[in-house]
Order: sequence, then C-alpha cells, then structure tokens
Amino acid sequence: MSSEKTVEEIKRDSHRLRGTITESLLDPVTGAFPHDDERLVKFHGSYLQDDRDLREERRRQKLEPAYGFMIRTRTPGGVVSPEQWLKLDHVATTYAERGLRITTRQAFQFHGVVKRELKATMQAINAAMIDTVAACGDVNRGIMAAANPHESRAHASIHAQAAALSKHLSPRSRAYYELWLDEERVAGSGEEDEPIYGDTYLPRKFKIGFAIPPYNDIDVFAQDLGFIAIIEDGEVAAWNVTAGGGMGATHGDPLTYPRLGSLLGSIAPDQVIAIAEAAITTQRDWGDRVLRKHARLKYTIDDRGVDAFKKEVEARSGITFAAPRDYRFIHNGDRFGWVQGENGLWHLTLRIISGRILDGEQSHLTGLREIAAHLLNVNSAEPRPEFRMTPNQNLVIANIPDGERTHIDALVAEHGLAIHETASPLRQNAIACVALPTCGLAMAEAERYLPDILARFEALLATHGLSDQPIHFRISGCPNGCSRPYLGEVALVGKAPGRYNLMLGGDHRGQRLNVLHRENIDEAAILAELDQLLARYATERGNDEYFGDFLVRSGVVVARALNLELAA
Ligand code: SRM
Ligand code: SF4
Repeated sequence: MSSEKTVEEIKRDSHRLRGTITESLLDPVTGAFPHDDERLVKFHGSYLQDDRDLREERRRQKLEPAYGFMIRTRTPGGVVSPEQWLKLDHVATTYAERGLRITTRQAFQFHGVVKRELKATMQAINAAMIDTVAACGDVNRGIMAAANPHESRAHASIHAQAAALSKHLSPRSRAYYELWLDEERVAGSGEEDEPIYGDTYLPRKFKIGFAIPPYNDIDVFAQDLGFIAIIEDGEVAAWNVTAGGGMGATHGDPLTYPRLGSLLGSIAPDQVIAIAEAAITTQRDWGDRVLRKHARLKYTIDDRGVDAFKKEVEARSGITFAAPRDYRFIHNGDRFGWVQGENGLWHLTLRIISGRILDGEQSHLTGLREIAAHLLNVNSAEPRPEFRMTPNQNLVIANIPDGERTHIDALVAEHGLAIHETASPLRQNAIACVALPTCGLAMAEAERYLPDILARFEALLATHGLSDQPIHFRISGCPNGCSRPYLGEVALVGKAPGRYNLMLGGDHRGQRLNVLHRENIDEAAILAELDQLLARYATERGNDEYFGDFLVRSGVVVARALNLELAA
C-alpha cells in the first residue's frame, strides 16, 4: 500500500509534487487526503488537519474527524500591499475559520478550509498575486527579512534580496500551477528539471533569514542559513553568514536539540544567491535521508563539522568567505508605535497577540480592512503604503505620509488595535505558536492559553514591583519550537495537557539558548517557581540587568550555548 512508502519515496514518485492530488480533491467520500497526497500537498503550502476539540465527540459518533486544511502563504519578508490585504481578508472571511493568522516567519495562515473549497481558496489567494508554493515541505521555506522600519534604504534592498532569493530557490515544478490554477499540462510535465533540488528535493525543510543589526527580530541564529547585513552609509556593504540554526527537538531524545547558527564568515553584497544555493545543495547531498528527525542542516553540520561544511560551500559557490565583519545585536523583539524612516515616511507597528487577526471582542479584522481600504486611496509617491508582518507575529503599517497619521490613528483606536499603548512589556513581546485546536502535533495549549498565563505572570510581576520589566516569554504546545521558545528568557514547552517544561535563561538578542529548568509541571508549579525567581530578581538584579541575564549570572541556570564568539 502506498501509505507504507517513505517520504523520500513519495517525493521521488510524485511526478514533481503532483501525486494524485487532483483525484483526491474530487473524492467526495472523505474530507481528507490519502497519506501520500497529504505529504505532497505540503509542498503546495497546505496541511491536512482536523479540529482536535471535536475529535473525541466525532469518534464517539463514528464520524470521520472534522478535517480542514491549513494554508500558508509565501510572502518573502512578510510584505503585502493594501490591495493584497483586502484580497486575503476576503479569503479569510469567505473560506477560513479564525481569521487571518500572522506566523512567526512573516506569512499568513488560514485554518479550517474544507477540501471541497481548497482549490477555490488557493485560486483566491493567487488572485492577490500571492502564492503558497514551497511555504511548507522539504524545500526552502518562506524567507524572512527584518521588519524594523528605521533604515528605509537598507530595508528596501534586503526585501528585494529576500524576494529574489525566494524566487531563485522555488521548485521549478509546474505542479502548483497545474493543480490549483488549471495551467495546461505540456510535454515534459511531471519530469521538469529541478536543478537545485533534484528528484527528492531536500531531506527536510530549510529556512533562511536576513537581519539588519542592531535588531535581530528575525532570530537569525534560529535559521538554517542566516544573513546579517553590514550597513555602511545606509547601504548593505557585506553580509555575515550563519548556518546550522534550528529549534526543533523531541522530548527525551538527545539526538535532537535546538542549535544556534554558526558564523561562517562574510561575503560581498552580490554573493547571496550563490552562497545560498551552495549551502542548499550541500544539505541536499549531505543531509540524512533516512532519519527525518536528524535531517536538518544543524545535524549535518554537527556531524561533519562547521569547517567541512564551510569548505564545501566555498567549493560549490567558488566564493571564499572573508573574516566576519563586526556587528552588534541589541534586541530581537519589535518596537511599537510610530517611527519615522530616514526617507521621511512613517511606520506604525501594532501589537497583534499571537498574530491572530479576528473580529471578536474587538473588531481587529474589520479595522485592518478599513485601514487597507483607506491606504488604497492615499495619494503618495513611491514607496507606496504597505503592510509588513513581523517575525514576532506583529504588523507594521509602513510608508505612511505624515498627513495620513491622524486618520490611521483614529481607525486604530476605534477598532481596539492600539494594544501596544496599554499592554505590559511582557505582553508586548510574548510569542505563542498555534497549537490546539488545529496543530496535529500539539501536546498542550499555546495560543489559546497565552492571555491567561500572561495575566497570571503579570500579577506576579506586579507583586514584585517588576511590571515594567520587558521579560521575553515564549510558549509552544510541543518541543518543535514554532514560537522559537528556546530563545526566550522564560519559555513553556508543552509536554501534556496543562503541563509544560519550564525553560529559562535566553537573552534579549536571540544569541543564547535557554535551558530546561523544571520538567513537566503544571501552572501552579510554574507560577510558584517564577515567584521565587522574581523575588530574587527584584532585590539582586544589577542595573538594567535583564531577567535572563540575571538567571545566568546568578547561577540559577547554566546556559548551554552561550555562543560567546558572537556576543559583540
Ligand atoms: Fe512550525 C511543524 C506552525 C514556525 C519548527 N509548525 C508545524 C506544523 C505545520 C505542525 C505539523 O507539522 O503538523 C504547525 C501548524 C500549526 C497550525 O495549526 O497552524 C506549525 N510553525 C508554525 C507557525 C504557524 C507557528 C506560529 O505560531 O506562527 C509558524 C509558521 C512559519 C511560516 O510561516 O513558515 C512556524 N516552526 C516554526 C519555527 C520558527 C521559525 O522558523 O522561525 C520553527 C523553529 C525553527 C526550526 O525550524 O527549527 C518551527 N514546525 C517546526 C517543527 C520542528 C522542525 C524540526 O527541525 O524538528 C515542526 C515539526 C516538523 O517539521 O516535523 C513544525
Ligand atoms: Fe504545533 Fe508544536 Fe509547532 Fe506549536 S510548536 S505549532 S504545537 S508543532
């Protein structure tokens, strides 16, 4: 039976990612896909899920699970125009449940799309000139780029670089266009040359990001391949390159672990594509094709050594890395409210809790729709107003002429979107992954639990007179690490319903992994532990000392990977 095939076999036999997806879409008997097509549809940006809140009840009623598809966009650097926003809003309100969801990699996700509407939804997304190709699957994923809006010229150039690289690394297969957009099949269809990926694509997902110091909002050290811009006179003068970052782990399996990227050296501004292609093809050829848990680049690099990997990338690209250039990160979060870019235009960063944009207690979806509609008519030269999703699941309304700020502020206030003005620093910076009810891998709540745990954490901070402390808190429903929890000063990693591993000791720059402090504890134990530590922090901390740094200095935790060579 085909479901016994390995993922490698499924990819190889898929006719370049087509499989039998067309037939599976037409099968009226089930809301699901057969196993092989389920694997393949990921390469088209979609996951088969089921509503886990309803699982038990449906089982009792002898019904199949409440299947729905998640769809993720490919939006390099997280930029969309107001026109695109309105079209994506239409997709969310027409086909999906739970609104628009900004992800930790600057994409949108739609949840709960039923199979019979999957194709129409894909087409509606494409009508916004946005596709979902390679948003998931064993390929290069959505490329991240700094969202911090200060340095306008550098931003424009790294966004253009992210988009160009994303295009270069996209699969050449026309499967997406045939299956979803009814492109006609031509001779050779199903056998397209895949010069970068080959017949079986990559052993595992691959992630790339571009950072602009001093802000590390993209968490560059969590990327398989990271580019750190060295800016001179407002332009990118060089890139430092990192490789082998990643967060995913499995509870109790020491073969798996989070890892910070290693600094390989620096390259010239125009060498990004050659280096990225060489790194990807090296991982294609060297990565583990047997054990998927061990197939990320971080394990390849640890198995072969950083130097061997670096030399191979140099040989394949014909580029020799120069010594790393000096740089300094100060922060990996977002800066909220209005800031003016060097080109005189204004940018407003809004806090979106867990990236979820819904009409609920507040009319956030409606508010942003009205803002997008207004921006369509703003009379301004290039660069035009746009939306930028941030890697911390927030939203920047960018390139706004001075005269438009009052109107936007009014819409923001009317629709309760000014969360950043009142939220505690803890709440402003917290990140939660999606987890239940859609994520099939979730062991515990994350996004839905975030407001409650934040309220309790805030109460503790208030007790100790620490309400103004910007503690970075991250929560994931399982150890895969989608909220990049291993970089949080305080993090909860789901173990079972209501139970988490308490991780402590990350920093504010995304340069230090936290460590396991208490395993498999419930909320009462989490709060009791934090209570004690915050009491010490309140009295023993140094001037301006962050909580994570305090925990390390005072020996409460021994940070596992200080990555000292990077700490400028
Ligand atoms: Fe993730 C799997 C959601 C960013 C590491 N991730 C999943 C799946 C698709 C579950 C599944 O495989 O069935 C989740 C879908 C949940 C849902 O219902 O929507 C999921 N990941 C997410 C998002 C939506 C989290 C969020 O709250 O925003 C993020 C989408 C990013 C995007 O737009 O592409 C997301 N995932 C990440 C990140 C953060 C990052 O990339 O900066 C990581 C850690 C970095 C890394 O890759 O090492 C991450 N996701 C994983 C892993 C562990 C991979 C590993 O190396 O072991 C899995 C599980 C897997 O691949 O087998 C996973
Ligand atoms: Fe799902 Fe785990 Fe990722 Fe959270 S961290 S979205 S629970 S895979």
